[in-house]
Amino acid sequence: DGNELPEIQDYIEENIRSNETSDLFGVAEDKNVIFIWAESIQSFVIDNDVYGQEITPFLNSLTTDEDTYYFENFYHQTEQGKTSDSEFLIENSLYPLSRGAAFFTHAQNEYHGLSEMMKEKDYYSAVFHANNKSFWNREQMYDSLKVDHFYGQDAYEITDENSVGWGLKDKPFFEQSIKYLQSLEEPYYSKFITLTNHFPFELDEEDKSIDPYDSNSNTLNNFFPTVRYMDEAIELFFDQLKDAGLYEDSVIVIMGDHDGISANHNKAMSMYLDKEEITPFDYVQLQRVPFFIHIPGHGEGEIKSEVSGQIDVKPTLLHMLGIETDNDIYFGNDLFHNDRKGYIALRNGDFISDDYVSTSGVCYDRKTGEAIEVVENEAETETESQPDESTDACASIGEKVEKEMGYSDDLVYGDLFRFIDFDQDN
Ligand code: GP9
Ligand code: MN
Repeated sequence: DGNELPEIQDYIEENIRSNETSDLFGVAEDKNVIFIWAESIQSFVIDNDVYGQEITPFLNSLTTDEDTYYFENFYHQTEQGKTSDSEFLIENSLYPLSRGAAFFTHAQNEYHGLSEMMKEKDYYSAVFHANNKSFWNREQMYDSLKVDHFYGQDAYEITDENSVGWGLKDKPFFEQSIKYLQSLEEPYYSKFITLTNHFPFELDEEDKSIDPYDSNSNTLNNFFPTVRYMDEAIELFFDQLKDAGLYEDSVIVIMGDHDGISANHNKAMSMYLDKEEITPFDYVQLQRVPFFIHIPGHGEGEIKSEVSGQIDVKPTLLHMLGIETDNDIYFGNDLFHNDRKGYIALRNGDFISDDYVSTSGVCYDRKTGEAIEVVENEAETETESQPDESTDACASIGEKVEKEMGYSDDLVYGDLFRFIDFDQDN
């Protein structure tokens, strides 16, 4: 019956919502949004190389581009639902579920997602993804998320020549999408979900611009050439958008959906990163994925180092479009606000704050990677046993994380959005 709602709403007012107006409020008003879901890319490839071969020349150039904000400490927060969890996070600013995928288990819920909220400014929404429409139950979930049109596999011309691995290669995917994009009512919110840089990272010889890595993990080895292919595909897409006259009036967002290299490949990864081993601290840091906001003509882009994550995207984008979020429910912050929560929670309860990285209940200093000792004070009997200040600070973030995810789960499991009338003023 929605009994938990007042408590959840209070929590959001007190801990999450900011009264500040973002500096970028309305910066993208009436512009089209072109959001590129970059499959399985992780931030460690940015400005990095394999045997001297640059992995992502185009994305690297964007990091210092004057029209681009690049978030170098942006984390994916997905779980078993992988790409679908990243979509769930972006659309709703809710946490994915700890098991299974909300796209399957809670596709019948009511939501109040990005596509729906953008309707306030007459945005049309479309998703482009050259895969079967039922994969991740997208077709059903997109109805609940009020997506206007889904261009799936059947919208594309797919042949043996233009596909590899999971299906249509990214270059022809973008190329074939342009005509549909040109036909959309403006302004629109469009999502392009790529496919080529997907495990097990297959690629035709003719598409390999760089050599693979050489280690005991073929997964990691082959990851680099497919990441490079995706980088080239995105660059071509920018050119195609320019040629089609679709570039100037758009905001282009690029985001890694989740990790591509799992902990099974830690040994090869440590070799690649030139580390003795991948520690639990390192592993959390490897969950960073690239996030770019590109605003043609903006001129004020910069590299942003704040801790940020997928939970933050919804309020950020809405504010950029000039849409208020005063009575919305969300668990992230506008990335252009200064008073932010200051931490990002991963679905397994790990978190990253300005000062700490916590994993499996152990807190590390984010700057040094050193574990923070729990001071026991057994010897010094004259002073009272006092918990270390930083242990305390870290633990109190952990409590918030747990509470917040509990509320998010309440909303999803209880389908609580059906009890809220978002149209009424407050
Ligand atoms: C499938 C594609 C990949 O349609 O989005 O899904 P993933 O396996 O990465 O979740
Ligand atoms: Mn994916």
